[in-house]
Amino acid sequence: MTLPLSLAEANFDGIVGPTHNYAGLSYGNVASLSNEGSVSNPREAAKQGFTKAAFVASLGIVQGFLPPHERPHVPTLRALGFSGSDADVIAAAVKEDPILFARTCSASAMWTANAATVAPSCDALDGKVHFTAANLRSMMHRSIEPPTTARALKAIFGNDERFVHHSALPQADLFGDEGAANHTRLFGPDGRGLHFFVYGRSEREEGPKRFPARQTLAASQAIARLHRLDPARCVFARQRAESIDAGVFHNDVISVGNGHVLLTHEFAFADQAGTLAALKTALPQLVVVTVRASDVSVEQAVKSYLFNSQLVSVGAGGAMAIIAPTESHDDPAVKATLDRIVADPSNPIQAVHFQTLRESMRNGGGPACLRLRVPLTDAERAAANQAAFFTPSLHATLNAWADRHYRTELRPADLADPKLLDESRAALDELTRILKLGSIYEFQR
Ligand code: SUG
Repeated sequence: MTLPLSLAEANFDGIVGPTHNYAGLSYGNVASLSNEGSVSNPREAAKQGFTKAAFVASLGIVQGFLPPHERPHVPTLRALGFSGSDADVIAAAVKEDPILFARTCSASAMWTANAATVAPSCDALDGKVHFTAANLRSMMHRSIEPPTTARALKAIFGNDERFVHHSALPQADLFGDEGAANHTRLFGPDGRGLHFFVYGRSEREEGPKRFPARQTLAASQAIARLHRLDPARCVFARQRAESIDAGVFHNDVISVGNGHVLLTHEFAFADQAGTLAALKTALPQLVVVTVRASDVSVEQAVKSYLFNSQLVSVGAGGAMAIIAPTESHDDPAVKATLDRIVADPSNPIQAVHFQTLRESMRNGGGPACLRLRVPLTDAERAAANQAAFFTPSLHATLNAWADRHYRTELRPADLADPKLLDESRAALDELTRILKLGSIYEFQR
């Protein structure tokens, strides 16, 4: 099954920032909590991401990059009352509120599945590509991402005639929005998208008891309206609350879709049968590959990130491949399940490829978290900023850039080092020239 006309999905991977660290900031994200205090390797993290992007590109998939954000984020600390030179601001924040300070240091913008939600031009009533930067309001360390994300997206998709950028939804509890991690665009032979929005809570339904439900129904509905989608081509479904409480903090930790295929766990949705029936009514060709809890428990799915794989179309014949983290290879039950899926002729998934993303995985970010899917026609791709797209030469440039600017060891305590801010800014300043982004950071403005 191919996309309509010349539509091809580009994957924009977030480049891991120089402050990548394990401060344990994400309540409800099991990996982030359990690795708190570990030593990270930002350079290795960035390079693991580049290797994954290069692998995806080698499958013939269009690949691009989104830049890291300025961290520590001094403007946030100033807005919260810390003053003086940048070094004074950092020293005072570390002393007064070390957790708040750590929240301004996370490299979490690397997980670009949470950067925005995107609708392709063929699905939007006005025929334009729509982007809404996610407000990420449920975690303070992520809630500071939207302004920089919006500037980066505009620096890449700057042509007003083709691309529409909406402001992040209001920072109100009702509109918690975590971007494309809870949105899947499916499509059948006619290429028309079926937009599958999954939310964790709504005003009228009971949510999880232990961990936060980050995406709200009201946010997903607002995105569908903003993106001018046909309401008949949208399905909204609630995540299973018990699974959120077991660490499924986004739907992309328990489901992944591509074209007419949905790979999901039997405990993904509150109303599993009703949700799948609604999808099948809207898209009769839908092939659902369900993994049973007796084969892979929700806890194993969270640990192995089996569902945080990228499910991609390879070649023109309709074959698909899974790009999974090596953690899925290491769990025998998960590996056996993947082998069974690949061997099963009733679905088009024909291969599984394992990628090492250990640095990101230890903060709860697998292959799918690291990429934002942007379906583009050839003309739209040509209208975007070409310097942000993967080439083997850009890969070499980025590896050399990371070698020049990134540390190979970082402990949470090292975040207080004012030299780290200077190193980060030097790296980002150079990166904006490599990717031809202009001045997207406050320190450049
Ligand atoms: O929001 N981890 C991220 C991981 C996001 C994964 N994204 C998707 N599933 N799409 C999060 O919980 C931990 C970062 C830290 O502690 O610095 C963190 O933010």
